[in-house]
Amino acid sequence: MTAKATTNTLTGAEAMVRMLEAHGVRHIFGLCGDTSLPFYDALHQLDHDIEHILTRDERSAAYMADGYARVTGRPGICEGPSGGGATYILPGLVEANESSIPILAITSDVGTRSRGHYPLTELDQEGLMRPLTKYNSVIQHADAIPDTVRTAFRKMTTGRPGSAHLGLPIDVQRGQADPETIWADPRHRTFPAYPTGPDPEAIAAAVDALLSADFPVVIVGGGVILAGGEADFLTFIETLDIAVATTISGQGTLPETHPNCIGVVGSNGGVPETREIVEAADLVVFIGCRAGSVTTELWRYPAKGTRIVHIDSDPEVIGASYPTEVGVVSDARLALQAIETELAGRADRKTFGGARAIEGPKARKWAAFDHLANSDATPIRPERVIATLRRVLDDDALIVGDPGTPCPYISAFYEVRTVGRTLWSNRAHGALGYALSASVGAAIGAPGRKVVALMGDGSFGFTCGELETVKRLGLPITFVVFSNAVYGWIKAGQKTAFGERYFSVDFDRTDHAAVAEAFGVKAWQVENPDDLQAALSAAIDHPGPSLVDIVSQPLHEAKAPVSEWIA
Ligand SMILES: Cc1ncc(C[n+]2csc(CCOP(=O)(O)OP(=O)(O)O)c2C)c(N)n1
Ligand SMILES: [Mg+2]
Repeated sequence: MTAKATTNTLTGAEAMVRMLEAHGVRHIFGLCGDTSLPFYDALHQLDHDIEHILTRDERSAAYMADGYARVTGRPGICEGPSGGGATYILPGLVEANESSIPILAITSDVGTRSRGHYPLTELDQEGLMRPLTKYNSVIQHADAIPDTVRTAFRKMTTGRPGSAHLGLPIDVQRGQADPETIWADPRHRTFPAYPTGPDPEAIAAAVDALLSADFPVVIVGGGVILAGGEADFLTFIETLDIAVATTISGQGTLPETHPNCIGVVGSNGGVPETREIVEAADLVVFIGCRAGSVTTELWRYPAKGTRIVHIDSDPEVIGASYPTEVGVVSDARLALQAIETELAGRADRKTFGGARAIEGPKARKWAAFDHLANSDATPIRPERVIATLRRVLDDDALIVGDPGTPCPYISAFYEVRTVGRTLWSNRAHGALGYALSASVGAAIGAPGRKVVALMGDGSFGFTCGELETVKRLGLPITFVVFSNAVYGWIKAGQKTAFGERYFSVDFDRTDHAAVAEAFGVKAWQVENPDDLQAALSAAIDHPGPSLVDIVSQPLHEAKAPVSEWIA
């Protein structure tokens, strides 16, 4: 960065840089283009602490911003140029928006006066992004930049967090903005900002319902971790000795080693033993959870008719799928604190024997897994890979999994032993090719932590170009590829629901280790289960990026923890 002398005027591009700086932005993930040149020049010339991470695809830039936001608790920022850059950045914006993760995409745009004259890359960016983001604006004048950026950060970080998109036409970048208008509310540097608490009457009603139940079960989604409410959650659970199941995004709310935690439920990562607990409940408390198709196995568990208490910061999700006895609209942490206070004053407070009730099912779940995890069969069983990874990784490693083999297996069987978000998957759309990029964002957001990305070979094909970025940055990420030469998840759907009529799902095996080596990434290929632990350990201990290509059992032949292949 070369320092530019301070003047009493700012270009629009400079105002954008100053506004990001005012919001505490330290990293931007993105890729250059002609209409972005004034913005790049401002990033280059001004004196600031923002580092630009050059990516090889805007899709990756948005997923990196998502992974970064999840580990830092701060909005993730990505950028790309007009036209193709804007359309390629879109998948990450949707994924983050529906996962309540604040990311901001800035895409440059053609000049406002060239619109309608067929300039290259012209696109109705505002129309395109409107249904996909929480806030979206193509800025028309340089002097509107500060207000618009403040609005984007307010929208992203308050209420249910979400994504924002700002279009920045090239002439707006070149226009004039007033330096006096550059300021930010520091509370929007993190999320959730300005969390709002519950209606006391709703809390009293929720506690009444809970204390009238015989065997209540809590299903917790990502909302408690998002709200930083893990400690209050633990108090709530232990006060009542209540059984807890989590969604995939809820993993880490409570360690899975806690006696009250049965683990993940639902069609992806749930197993019959975890479902048993939900079936036994006469009342289910959903907390920070949408009660969507995967968690509820297509709204079958809990069964319709089960009494429901639902706590969420988004009023839209309450009652969306289940008749709900009590709804509480609140930040999860504040709701749990209010419940704690309410319970403290209740003479009818009781305990529900949750820990004892889950002991048997939990032991049976792990016994079935251990059997497969010790298998010497080839191709290597996914269970063996997960068990080996669990053995060689520290508890605070960050793990990102793609759809296909990784997501159900890590959800069901990678035992999370700590509190907080150490393991996640892209559960809104489940687009292939998320994990590699999200792991880059995580590695940059949490330097010094070990990061591991697990992907199918289908996902690898979507995203391997980004290995150059990883190598250039020297990030100590370990990539694990489940190599089965098939879009296995879809083949499993053909097997179970279409009479094994396999159609257009098989592809040739790629030598992923050779591809990685070509990018300068240290790689291992493993076919023999006896070599697995040594290869994974060596890869994890390697100081730079590493990849382990594992020839693994095709998903449609595996005993996968999946009850519904068609969501
Ligand atoms: C972008 C995108 N396209 C298509 C799908 C549909 N889909 C879900 S899982 C899957 C197969 C995954 O294959 P692979 O990554 O090889 O993992 P495997 O199931 O073989 O372990 C596909 C095509 C998707 N999730 N995302
Ligand atoms: Mg595959």
